[in-house]
Amino acid sequence: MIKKVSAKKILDSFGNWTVESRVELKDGTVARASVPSGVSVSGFEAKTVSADKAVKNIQKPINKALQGLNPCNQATIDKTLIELDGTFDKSKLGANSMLSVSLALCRAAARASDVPLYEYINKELGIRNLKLEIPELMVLLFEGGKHGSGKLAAQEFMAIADDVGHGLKLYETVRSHLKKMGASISVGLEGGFTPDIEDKEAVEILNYILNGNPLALDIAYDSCVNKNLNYQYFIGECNTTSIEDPFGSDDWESWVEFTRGWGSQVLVVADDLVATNPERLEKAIELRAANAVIIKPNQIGTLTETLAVVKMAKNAGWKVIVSHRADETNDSFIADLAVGVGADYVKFGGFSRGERLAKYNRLLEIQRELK
Ligand code: 2PG
Ligand code: MG
Repeated sequence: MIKKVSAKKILDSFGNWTVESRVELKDGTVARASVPSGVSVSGFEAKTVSADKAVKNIQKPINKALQGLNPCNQATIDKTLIELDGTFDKSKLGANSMLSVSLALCRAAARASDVPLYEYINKELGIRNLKLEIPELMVLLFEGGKHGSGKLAAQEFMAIADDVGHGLKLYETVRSHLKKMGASISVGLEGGFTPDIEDKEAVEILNYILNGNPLALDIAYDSCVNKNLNYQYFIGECNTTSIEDPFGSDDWESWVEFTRGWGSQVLVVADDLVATNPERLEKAIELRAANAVIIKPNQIGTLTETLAVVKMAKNAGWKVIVSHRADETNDSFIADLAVGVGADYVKFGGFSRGERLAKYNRLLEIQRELK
């Protein structure tokens, strides 16, 4: 039984305040969870409130509504939160307040039931015979747009890796190449390098030094200053096999046309377009506007809704990519989430910065356990 839900303000990786929830069960189990926030935020994400307001919301109305409930009933907990909020976009309680509590309670329930978090999440998802394994990685190498500081207009230049060991090798190869070039090895918000080069050159360099290792790009079109990047060239000539947010999140027509033309060859990944929102995903599936989706729990605000979006994507045959945010905390929940839902890929940034490594290290821990 839930005894008490409380919260405090903590700092995220950008030095912004965010919220961390703490839940205590009657049996003495304690668990915490904190929430990240985005820098390139989709217009379709659930709304957040200030960290101060989130703390107040959690300590007062949320604590009152959840006390006495069974922590093992995630659906009821999340439904209670959603009803208490009562808005379509979570603007009253804030998706940040709600998610930190939703995740902390899931963690507490797993702990109280003495099962690993990823396994507990797997049961919550409810897809039978889903094999628990480590997803492939989209490792961040260069970052630009709102996340970087140089000339790169697209937000993320990643490479696909089989596992952490492989990803590290790719990351290291890029770092030594930059050093040799006399270029900066400073990193951006998510631990990717930020050399002062143009987008085309960036993709060409990666293709060349990584010997044609498949690349993944996140254009983050809505915040991208160059609206004329040549995707055909990146795909056809530079081994780009995944392209995220190549068009604006209102431009359904371009998405549909692009997926029709390229969808059999590459992952067309919807992040800002869908914003982990079930209605947006339903529309995207119906229109065949993409074939893969980014899952970010804080875009929607509860675990139950996040899992519903994953299920919907899987049923449609879409690939699932569990992702961090630009402003992260050291919470590694999304590593368990990725394994628990059988994600195809994770996006956890570069191999730098503690808040990114927290997720990779948790993945390694799970990998050891699964062996
Ligand atoms: C994205 C994310 C994470 P942000 O666009 O995929 O890389 O960035 O958190 O700024 O939305
Ligand atoms: Mg994105």
